[in-house]
Amino acid sequence: MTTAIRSLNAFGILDSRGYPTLRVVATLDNGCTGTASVPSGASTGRHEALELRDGDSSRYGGKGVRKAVSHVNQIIQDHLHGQAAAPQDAVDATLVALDGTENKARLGANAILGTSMAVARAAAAASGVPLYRYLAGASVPRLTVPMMNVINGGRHAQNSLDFQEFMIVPHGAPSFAEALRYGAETFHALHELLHKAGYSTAVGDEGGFAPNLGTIEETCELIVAAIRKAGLRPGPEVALALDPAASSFAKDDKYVFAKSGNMTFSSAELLDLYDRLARTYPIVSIEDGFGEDDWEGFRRQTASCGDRLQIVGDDLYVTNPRFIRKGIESSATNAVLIKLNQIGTVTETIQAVQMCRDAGWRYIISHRSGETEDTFISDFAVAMGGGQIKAGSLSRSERLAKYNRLLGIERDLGPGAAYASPF
Ligand code: 2PG
Ligand code: MG
Repeated sequence: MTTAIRSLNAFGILDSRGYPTLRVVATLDNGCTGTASVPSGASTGRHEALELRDGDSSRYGGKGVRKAVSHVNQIIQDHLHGQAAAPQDAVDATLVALDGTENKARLGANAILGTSMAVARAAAAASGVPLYRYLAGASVPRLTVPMMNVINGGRHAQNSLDFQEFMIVPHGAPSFAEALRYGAETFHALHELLHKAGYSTAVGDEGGFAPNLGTIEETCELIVAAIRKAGLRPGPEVALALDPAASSFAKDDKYVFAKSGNMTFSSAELLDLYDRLARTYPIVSIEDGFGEDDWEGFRRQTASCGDRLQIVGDDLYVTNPRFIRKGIESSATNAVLIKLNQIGTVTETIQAVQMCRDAGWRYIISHRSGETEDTFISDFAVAMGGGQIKAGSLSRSERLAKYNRLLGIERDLGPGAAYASPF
């Protein structure tokens, strides 16, 4: 029995926001199967690979995925039928060629990625190893420090916060399991502090609280207080990370905090704000501090703070080797956020990671704000060896599924499992 692909079966499921997405089941001739579900972003970069939606307003407000589903079940299945499930790069090359567009607009990046991930899972099953081992190949798997988004704002919550993500980073823990405990205990302490102060403890899209807090400073103060209340040390044990997702409040060449009260900043003023925040609070990482077209803003920040801060590009690079190369050549940042569905195949995502490694840059494997119970990114993050994952808060099971999978991987790796701070 060979590992030739016998069938691909896609169907529509719902993501964590209740919108349709794809689940793909790949079955090989030898009977092994692999199943994968595709995530979906809300604050998407303009140059991301195309997520194909039906546009039929009578179903799910136009967000149906019947076309993408039928592309897997017909066109893609026809072409991949009989092809070996490994190596992955050959499978993905077939998918890319079959689509034939720059941004996967013909078949849809959701159809292509669902297939790519499902085939990888089936191939891992056929070789009898866990997904992270299969994806790691010859390289050494490494556990990841989590970035946990405990306060949600921006496009992920209907509150007063313009910044999208306030994260805690339990990088000083001795193991992943302990890091998860640090994170959960801080999250619970934060719940108590918010409740006592009369703020809402309802959560946003990524499971972090979404209160109507007054300022960015107040938000950071509360998180630091929560870390202390949990009996942990802000900084060496649990640090902070921000994802302002500044494209979402960029207006022409200015930045407008419309949710908190219409304050306007120039790119240089915004840089000053980040600098002040990073000097006041134990912040180790700032992602998308500037809009996706403000390369100069990123460059200035990296030049002035890159030696002490991780400066991460997300919307700026959309996991696309073309933009990452430009970033490396111009020293725009010193790290990249990596999302499989921004580029659309497992192989191209690995290429993006490889580019970061070659440049000596850090990289963080990330979820999307619209997620499913799929835990592919946990295995992927461990396999890629970058030591960082961003997978949301300590509530909502589509987020916890990723962390729980990492617990399983840590057990599987045994005493050899390395948990080390990248900071
Ligand atoms: C981000 C992501 C994930 P979205 O900006 O980093 O947190 O959000 O999936 O909405 O793009
Ligand atoms: Mg981001």
